[in-house]
Amino acid sequence: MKQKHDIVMLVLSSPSGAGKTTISKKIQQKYPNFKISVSHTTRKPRPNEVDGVDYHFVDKKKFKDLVNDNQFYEFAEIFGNYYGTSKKSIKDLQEKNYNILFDIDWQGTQQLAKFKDLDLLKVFILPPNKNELENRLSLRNQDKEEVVKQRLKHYSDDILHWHDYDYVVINDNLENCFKQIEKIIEDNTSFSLNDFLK
Ligand SMILES: Nc1nc2c(ncn2[C@@H]2O[C@H](COP(=O)(O)OP(=O)(O)OP(=O)(O)O)[C@@H](O)[C@H]2O)c(=O)[nH]1
Ligand SMILES: [Mg+2]
Repeated sequence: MKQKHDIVMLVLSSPSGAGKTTISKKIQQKYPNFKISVSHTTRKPRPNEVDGVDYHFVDKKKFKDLVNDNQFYEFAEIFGNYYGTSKKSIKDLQEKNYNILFDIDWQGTQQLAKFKDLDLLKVFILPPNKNELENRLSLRNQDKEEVVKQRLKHYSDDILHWHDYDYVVINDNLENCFKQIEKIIEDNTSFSLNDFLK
């Protein structure tokens, strides 16, 4: 058994549409000692997204400059856009002793894991099956049909990476999935989540 974390860096990854963004937001809402790492992306903001909250939205030139300046722990190209975790945003959260939530893909997780000073707890979330995923992606109704198709195509490749993670959780029901993740945090940290309830 690994030593328990005093401060946890919880990585949530999943095939597109399995629910990791919803879950990480829910953790942050319920437990004020958890903060989501806000990534940089070249993707265009969706109507409901706020710059600096959901992502730092930047253009390709700015992103490249940050890469060349070695400002990222990790970055990846996903569905034609770049996404990355900046060292500065993590440092700011670490200085305030926050537990950090990462909503990043498997490529980013592999890169983060190479930094031995980052003490990660890695959880892979799976949808109950591919049909259900398709439903969720279409229902979300924020992406064009071809984008949904492209995301589904990646599903089989994405799920191959489950073994890079400490835990795999199936999101058949949001409440159950959330409870399982709370349990994973409880089991692997020296603190109790209840002490931090909002
Ligand atoms: N490597 C890496 N991946 C990231 C980062 N930020 C976000 N991602 C991943 O990029 C993918 C696409 O994210 P979005 O464009 O926000 O789309 P989404 O609808 O949230 O996608 P899903 O959460 O996968 O359903 C998701 O798998 C995110 O987890 C990052 O900084 N680094
Ligand atoms: Mg998401």
